[in-house]
Amino acid sequence: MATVRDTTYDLLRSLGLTTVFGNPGSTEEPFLQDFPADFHYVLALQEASAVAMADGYAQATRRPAHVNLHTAPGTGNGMGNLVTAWHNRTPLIVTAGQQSREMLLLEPRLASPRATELAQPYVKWSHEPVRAQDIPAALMRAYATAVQPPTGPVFLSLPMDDWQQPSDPPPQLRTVATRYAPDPRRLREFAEIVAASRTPALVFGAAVDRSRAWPAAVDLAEKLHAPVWSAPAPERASFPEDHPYFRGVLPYAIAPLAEALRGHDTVLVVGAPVFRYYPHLPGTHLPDGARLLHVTDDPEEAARAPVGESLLGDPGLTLDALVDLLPVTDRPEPATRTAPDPPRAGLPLTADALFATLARHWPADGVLVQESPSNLAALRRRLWIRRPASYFTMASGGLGFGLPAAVGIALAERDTGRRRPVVAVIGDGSFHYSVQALWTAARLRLPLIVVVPVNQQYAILKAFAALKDTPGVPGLDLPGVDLTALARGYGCAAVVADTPETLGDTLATALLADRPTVIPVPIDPEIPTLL
Ligand SMILES: Cc1ncc(C[n+]2csc(CCOP(=O)(O)OP(=O)(O)O)c2C)c(N)n1
Repeated sequence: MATVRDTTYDLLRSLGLTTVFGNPGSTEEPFLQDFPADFHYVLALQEASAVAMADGYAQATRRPAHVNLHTAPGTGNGMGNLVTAWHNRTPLIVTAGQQSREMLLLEPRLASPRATELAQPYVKWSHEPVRAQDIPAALMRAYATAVQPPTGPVFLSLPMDDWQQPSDPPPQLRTVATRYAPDPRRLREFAEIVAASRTPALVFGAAVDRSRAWPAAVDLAEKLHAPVWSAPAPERASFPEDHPYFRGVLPYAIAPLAEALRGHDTVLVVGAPVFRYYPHLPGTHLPDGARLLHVTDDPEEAARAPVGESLLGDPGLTLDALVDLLPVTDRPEPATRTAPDPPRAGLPLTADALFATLARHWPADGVLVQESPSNLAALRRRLWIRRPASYFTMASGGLGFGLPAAVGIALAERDTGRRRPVVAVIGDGSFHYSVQALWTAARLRLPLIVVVPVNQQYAILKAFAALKDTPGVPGLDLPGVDLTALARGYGCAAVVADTPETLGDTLATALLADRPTVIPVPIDPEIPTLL
């Protein structure tokens, strides 16, 4: 007779969830026993890494991913990156073991008495099935919940004595739509406002990339003759940054953002919150006389926008429809974006010089994963993203995502057969939050490149303290870390590159390697301004 475990694996197989990211414990062993040969268990040495690897894998494969965590302590370790998955809007199926139902009342070691509350509020649905036999159907529901807009993580707590129970008949393998079209009447109103605008501006966010809408975004900009900004602090890139209409990334503070949009009478924001701010620099959200139109597939994002009119709809479907509705324009074309001056020469390298070198050696199909807080502006100034689905960072502000996410993305590149090279730029502080992801990269022999700008400090926190005038903060320096030894200890190649020439040579070698390479680059420890 089929067990709950049999039925669950059949369902996972049917849903294409045959890669399981995880870190096992006793509460997961009954699920993992006799692990099927057609499944792949990706071992992460800490749950933070397991969650972010699954997140990167899901984003890069454009499919949900399954991560199996240990009961309460393991789920706790994974929480930081679950917060990030929530903000990233990544469809993750998170399962965690639970102690045996028969003992739960007396709360034995490893019981998670309030398991479903633990993952809240950073999941769309959190559930512990009432009966063992409900596990497969709960999984089907979890899947359907995760993939519908707004996509996001879900959580199931699964008692360890459920797996050998006799199964009910398998649940129906269901499908759900993963995008919805905008209300046609409101869409026409939006089109009329944009058509009547003399100086429209477009702001595109990560959801444009998630809905594969780069071509529609370009069509709309070219039809309108409108300049394009990236929404502030985007977790993905949504427009070819070498396009003459591209203006850059909007600043992530209220007053400077409004200032950047000065002169525009209409601002159309697609696929982003309005707006993702960071330091509080008060002001008006928009320049005088501007009105804002907002397209999002997330009702909460629409509800919390402080200004503007919102329209619910998939960004790609909405952009396509707008292109069709809008007339040819007689507006002049926007001025062309100018390339930055060459970076300052000399050693140690400036962050700008480091990234200019990286840009010179950048493979055309390269994928950039970024977690380099204070050097983000320099990186984005020097290295322009030109292709879809090739820039990833965290939407949350939580460190410890980038390195394991890059491992998940590199694995996805291999599993999908695309084999695009993946380069992660990870600050020497950020490096440590999920450092054990390096071991998984080395075990899987992933050709991942990790460039670490080494400034031996939490530079962005110094910049924040300067902006907010809070001197004397302790704990902002981190000297004395041997990154090369760490990387080698986890099985990666490691080469310090301190000149543009060594960096170029090291990148060229690493791009041909069949294993991960960590490249620490000592940089000038100057503190860039926050904005
Ligand atoms: C999980 C988590 N812990 C702490 C922080 C606070 N924090 C933000 S940036 C930062 C320093 C990052 O240092 P590094 O990666 O070296 O980049 P740098 O600012 O020097 O460019 C810290 C500790 C955070 N964002 N997330």
